[in-house]
Amino acid sequence: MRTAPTILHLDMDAFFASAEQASKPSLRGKAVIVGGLGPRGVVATASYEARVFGVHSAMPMAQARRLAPNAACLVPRFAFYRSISEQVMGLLRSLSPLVEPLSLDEAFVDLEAGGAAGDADSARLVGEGLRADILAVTGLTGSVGLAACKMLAKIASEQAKPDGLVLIEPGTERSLLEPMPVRTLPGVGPATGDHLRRAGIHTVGEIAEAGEGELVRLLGKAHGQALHAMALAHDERPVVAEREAKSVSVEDTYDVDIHDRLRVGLEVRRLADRCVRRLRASGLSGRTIVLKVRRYDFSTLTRSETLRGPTDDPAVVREAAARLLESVDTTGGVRLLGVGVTGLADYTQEDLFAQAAGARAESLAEEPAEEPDEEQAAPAERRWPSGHDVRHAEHGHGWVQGSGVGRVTVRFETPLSEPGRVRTFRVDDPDLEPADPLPLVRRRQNGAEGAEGAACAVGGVDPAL
Ligand code: DCP
Ligand code: MG
Repeated sequence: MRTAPTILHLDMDAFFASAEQASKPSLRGKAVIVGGLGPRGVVATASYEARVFGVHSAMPMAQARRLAPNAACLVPRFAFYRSISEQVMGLLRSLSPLVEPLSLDEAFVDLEAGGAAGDADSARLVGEGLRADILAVTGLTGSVGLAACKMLAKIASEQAKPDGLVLIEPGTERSLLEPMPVRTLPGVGPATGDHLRRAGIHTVGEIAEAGEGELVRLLGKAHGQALHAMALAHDERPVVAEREAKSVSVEDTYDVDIHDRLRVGLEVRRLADRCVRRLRASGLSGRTIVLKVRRYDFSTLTRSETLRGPTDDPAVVREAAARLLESVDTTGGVRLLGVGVTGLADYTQEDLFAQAAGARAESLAEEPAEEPDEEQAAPAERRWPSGHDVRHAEHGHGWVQGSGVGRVTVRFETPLSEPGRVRTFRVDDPDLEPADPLPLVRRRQNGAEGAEGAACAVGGVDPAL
């Protein structure tokens, strides 16, 4: 392992929600939830002000609304988040040729490879400079972790949140990791975590103490050895530039075999949605849908279906996975289910489709209403999704605050204006039309974005809320 903390991990703070707050002055310092607003929608993310109430990613939207009844609930705008992500990734690439994006808002950077930093002091300076540049260019805050390996850089950025920087001095890694819960280590999900807990292993220090032999006995050779090495802070994984993801997949192992066919169907549906969220978070779409089923006797089957073109539409992936399930015999019980998408394409290809299909393609976490009647009852919500930009011939630029029963409520404000006024229109008002998002920071006269615009940025958590 290298001796200087020159691996940088960046993770933007409450990314989708911060982008919405930067775009909508009236929401700064307020609880904001971004996600699917349909009856079965889930939370993509929440502003730190909303997290105080216990709202978090992947929570059902209905539950989030109960916890934070005054929060603004907005439908995600992926094209907008992606354009901010491109600015951020551009700044990272100016530091080093070795940039490994993990999702729209997260990446590793090898500062040594870029010659940007060689020791702790220079790494810290680069990290702080990067945070300032990100704020100036995008108007948003990101947190930075610096360490001698990837695992610790990621742990450091988590500790730095929100709006901070943490550098782990080489030599202090083991003592830092020791008291942390096993779930801190990459590759330890709920199933592995439970397994370790049943063996009396709760902390990273206890993994190290248990020894490699015991870990291999508990988790198998590959997983056991890898985890034991991580617990000793041995992580030699290099930062890989432009890594081509070959597939995106999610799976769940069940403590008790599932026998009920209906329940198997529901689990597959849930996994399909999770898979699509991950796909979208990586800015990708894919052509081949894969279903994995491990049966009670450990026999494992995979079935796949290739579509005509790449998709990231939850309904399409869900339906393909359900069709694949029809051909699998699950009598006897199921131990593990997985849904994956391969044949990946750049997400941007989908933009044309997203624009054509309007709100439908944008509603990531939103599952369509079960009842066709309900679908028909909500045309206003689909035509004017909450949070999306609009333009009114007389009142100018604004965003949809809500819609229903033939009316749409718009708040007229822009990223650089004061908080604006609200007006209500008929949904078919000819003066009202959908609009593109406006830039979040003011551009300098020479065309470059500058620190001046940062004054319009979203700050950190408002202690008053
Ligand atoms: N995301 C999502 N569904 C999830 C998790 C995340 O759609 N289950 C999206 C919304 C997030 C973005 O990906 O804004 C980045 O995910 P992060 O896990 O980095 O979460 P945030 O950036 O929102 O918050 P944090 O400050 O904790 O990083
Ligand atoms: Mg983030």
